[in-house]
Amino acid sequence: METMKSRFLLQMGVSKDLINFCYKPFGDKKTWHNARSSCRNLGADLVSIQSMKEQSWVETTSNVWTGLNDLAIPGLFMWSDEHIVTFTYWAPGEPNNHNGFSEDCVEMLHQTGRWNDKSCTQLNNYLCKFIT
Ligand SMILES: [Ca+2]
Ligand SMILES: [Ca+2]
Repeated sequence: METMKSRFLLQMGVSKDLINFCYKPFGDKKTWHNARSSCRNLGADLVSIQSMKEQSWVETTSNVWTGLNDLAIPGLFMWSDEHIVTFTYWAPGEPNNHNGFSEDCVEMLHQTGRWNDKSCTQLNNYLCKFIT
């Protein structure tokens, strides 16, 4: 948690382009829906990522839920904050809808920052994106 907190403070200070957003990781593991509720209760949403530059800001020290999901229409990924999908950063072979049709929520992998679709009921840390 301490590492994550430090990174959050660092991220807030430097970027010019992203001045309107800040990102806060949470270390309490939740399902994707509960993670989204937690962010929304704070006036934020699960993170959305619009560009490689933004991606480079939000790499984390643990796997985290992002807002990306294909819950509404299988295979059509959308951000929970209603940003349109302009950029993707999938891990090799992803999204693979592993085990058939059950992976509808997207996590960011901490080793590479790459994305993986995963079952929404799995527990994960999560990253909220605040508009400041
Ligand atoms: Ca899916
Ligand atoms: Ca997957």
